[in-house]
Amino acid sequence: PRLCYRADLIGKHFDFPACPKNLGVYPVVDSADWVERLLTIGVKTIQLRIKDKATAKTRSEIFDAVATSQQHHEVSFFVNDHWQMAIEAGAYGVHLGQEDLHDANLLEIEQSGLRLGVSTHSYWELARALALNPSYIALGPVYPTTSKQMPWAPQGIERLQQWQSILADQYPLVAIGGIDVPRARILKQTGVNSVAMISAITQADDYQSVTRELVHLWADHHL
Ligand code: TZP
Ligand code: MG
Repeated sequence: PRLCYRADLIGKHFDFPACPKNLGVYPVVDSADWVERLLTIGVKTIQLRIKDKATAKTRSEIFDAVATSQQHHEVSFFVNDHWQMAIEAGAYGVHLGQEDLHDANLLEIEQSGLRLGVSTHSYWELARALALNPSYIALGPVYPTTSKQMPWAPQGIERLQQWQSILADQYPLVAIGGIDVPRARILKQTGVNSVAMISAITQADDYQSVTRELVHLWADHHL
């Protein structure tokens, strides 16, 4: 990633809307079909992560997924990267990585009323994310992952706990990277607010039972 500061943002006070503290089980998927499948079986937080450019196909996936999310109660639907389309479609929020922070119009996102989630992988990135006063903070990869190529070693649970003590009650914390059912059970003990996952659900032989198990596991988690 390009590590430059944005002079135009120094000293600016952002105030993104809050989102539920306990975002819970947070699947990250790559199609509107997946959004529909998972919301139908009771998932309340979900992210559409399409790594293509802003094509017409991407656009229709985002609009379809927003429409689906609006058919379900109390769903927090986040769009990865494509913040302009997220605003146009009326998504609940947008999730941005550190590189995206260089190019995204954060003022426009803030004014649109969308929530903002930000990925972090180091103290430097955490400090930078906190300066934006976002709706939640994600830390990854907590465990080794094959779903995304990343230069960082797995962060581990100790790092996750450090993030938690820094964020305290001010920002929800989402753990991501290599999380499956047994690991979600372990992470639940750490008090993290939310667990995000790609492959544990989308590569599962039986995604329905895995998702139900995760949602059930997290159901009594009110931290
Ligand atoms: N960001 C940090 S780890 C990761 C992303 C997008 C990939 C998570 O995928 P999986 O399959 O749950 O490890
Ligand atoms: Mg991104």
